[in-house]
Formats: sequence, C-alpha cells, structure tokens
Amino acid sequence: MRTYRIALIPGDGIGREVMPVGVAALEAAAGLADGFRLDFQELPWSCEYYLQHGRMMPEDGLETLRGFDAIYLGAVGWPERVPDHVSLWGLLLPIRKAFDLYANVRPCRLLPGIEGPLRGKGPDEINFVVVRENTEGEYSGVGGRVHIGTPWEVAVQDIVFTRRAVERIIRFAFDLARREGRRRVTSVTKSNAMQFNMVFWDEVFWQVAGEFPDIAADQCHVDAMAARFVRAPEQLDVLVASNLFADILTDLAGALQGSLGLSPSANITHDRTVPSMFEPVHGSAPDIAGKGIANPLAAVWAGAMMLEFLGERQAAAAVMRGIERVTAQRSALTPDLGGRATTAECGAAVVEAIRTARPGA
Ligand code: GGG
Repeated sequence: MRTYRIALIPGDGIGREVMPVGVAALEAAAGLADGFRLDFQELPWSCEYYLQHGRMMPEDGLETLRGFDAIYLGAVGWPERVPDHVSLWGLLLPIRKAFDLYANVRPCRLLPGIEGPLRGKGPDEINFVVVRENTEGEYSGVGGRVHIGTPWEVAVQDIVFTRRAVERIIRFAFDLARREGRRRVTSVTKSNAMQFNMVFWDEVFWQVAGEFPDIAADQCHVDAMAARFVRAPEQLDVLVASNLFADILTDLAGALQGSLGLSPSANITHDRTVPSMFEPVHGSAPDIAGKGIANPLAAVWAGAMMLEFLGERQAAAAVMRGIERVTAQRSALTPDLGGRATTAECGAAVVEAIRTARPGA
C-alpha cells in the first residue's frame, strides 16, 4: 500500500484545534476505495516549545523535516508570550526558505451555501487563485536596526527581488492558469511608486507572459486591486503577486469567501526531494483559541491540496466534496459562518460527508 510520511505541526492556538479535524478528514479519504496510508508524525514545535527550549524548533528541525513527503501545519503565534516576529521567523519562514517553497498557492472560491459579504456576487463571481512569491521580496529578512532607543534610531528592511525568483513565480502562475483551464493572469504591482523593484517585476512579467500567448495577461496596482476585489471579483482569475502584497490580499480574499476559516494554502516546490508544506491561511486566532469554535474547513481544504500534490487526486476530490456538502447543508457550520457548531461537530460532519458523498452527489 502507498504510504506517505507527513510531518504534522499543529503549532499554536486554534492550529491545535483544527488540525485533528484535518487529520481525521484525510484519513477518511485515504480509507476510500484504492486506499493509501498517511503516516502522521506529530512535532510539538510551537510557542510553547519556544518557552521551554528557547527556540521554535530543535536545531536539527529542518533536517528532521527533510525526510518527510509533506508538512501539514496549523498556525503559528502566541503574541501574549512570544513576539510574533520571533515565532514566524523561528518556524514558518525558515521552512519556506530552507526548502525553497517558492510558490504559495491560495485559492479563493465562494463555496455552496455560503453567503459572501458582497451583494450580487455568488460562486460564479468569486472563483480565483492567488499565487504568492514565497521566498523573498518584502520577506527577504535583510535589514537591521541601529542606535536602538535613541532619538536617531534607524530601522531598515530591504525588499529583494531576484530575476530567478520573479521569473519562476510568474511562470508558475501562467502554468497553473494553463493547467486549470483558466484564462487570465493578472500581475499585482506598484511600479508607479516603486520605480526599481516593481518596474523590474513588471518587465519580467511581460517577458514571461510572451511565452504564454494562449493566456491573457494584464497588470494592476495593488491599491486598485484591493478595490477590484470588492467591486469586481469576477474579473479575477489567476493573480501573481509579491510576498507581502499577496499576503495582504489573501486576507481580503478570505473575507470574500465568507471567512478566513475557509482559506487554504499550499507552499510548493517541484523539487520532490524536499517536503512541500500545506496550511490554512489563518493564524492562531488567540481571541477564540481554547473555545472549541474555530472553523476547521480551511485546514481540511489545505489537506486536500496536499493529497492532490501527492498525486492522490480521487481522495483530494472526495475531501472537497465533503467540505462542499457541509457548507451546502449549513447544519454544521461554525460561528464565523453564522452557525452554532463546534469545531468537533463541524469536523464530524465533514468526515461523515467524505465517507458518504459520491461524485456528483
Ligand atoms: N497558518 C499558518 C499561520 O499561522 N499563518 C499566519 C501568518 O501570519 N502567516 C504569515 C505569512 O503567511 O506570511
């Protein structure tokens, strides 16, 4: 039987509540016809680990992860006890960078039964994918502070764009558009104000676009794009954007979906000798952590993306059918979607739906 070794990092806050649901859902899908096995190994790396050990993961953590087929991660952050930049730069970002997980794919789709916040915009209008550059740009980590605490203190954070990274993420977006039968790639830019790095981004975008004459291409400034998300989401198909621009826009995308609790993401490399990583877009949500009401569906959907990436297409489709049945029926939705279900109740419903929902049902 095919077996996949999965590093499970629930992390912090609601990550620890939604990931057990994700695991149960994926195991239900694995057990369907033509089954396979998922061998989860849980790693306790988190802010709690940091408080005990002074680091978010062990010194050889990345080497440990290297041996897995994929990483399934919940959420990172406990700002009350550990500064957010320490937790993010101690766990999530080192994984993305060490394994060069250069493409962060974030689908945005209004699911059946969910009423989005935009009047007159339903599932036909809200269905697009954001491709986020995931290794450099505003998250390059280059910078520093001097004269700390003095009136002449200086903080510098550099934005780094390399031709290699910009070219490959734009090509990834066009390839994705072609593979998924989508028609347009829109580059998110700000080259009116950022006359060096974003003008460079635009140049590379149009060079790569030339290789894909079958896919329409255009560009839009990030501020105008924020407005377009709300006024005309039907114009969006595949977006490609820098690390920070895409991170900001995909929280807005989550709102268009009705809840950030429905937004999944895949951190991908095509180098199969290292693990790609799959996570919900949301963070640890300290405001609701421990209440048992977090929406687990983004984590489950991220798991479906992992199965798809591992080549388990039927199982991935079964998980998506399960999610869609739960949203369409509306009887097991969590409070972020106007329901009264707990995380566990929503999870039980999705597991049941995966086991019973047949294609086309
Ligand atoms: N799901 C992982 C998580 O905690 N994400 C929240 C977050 O702030 N991520 C930062 C980022 O993706 O740049």
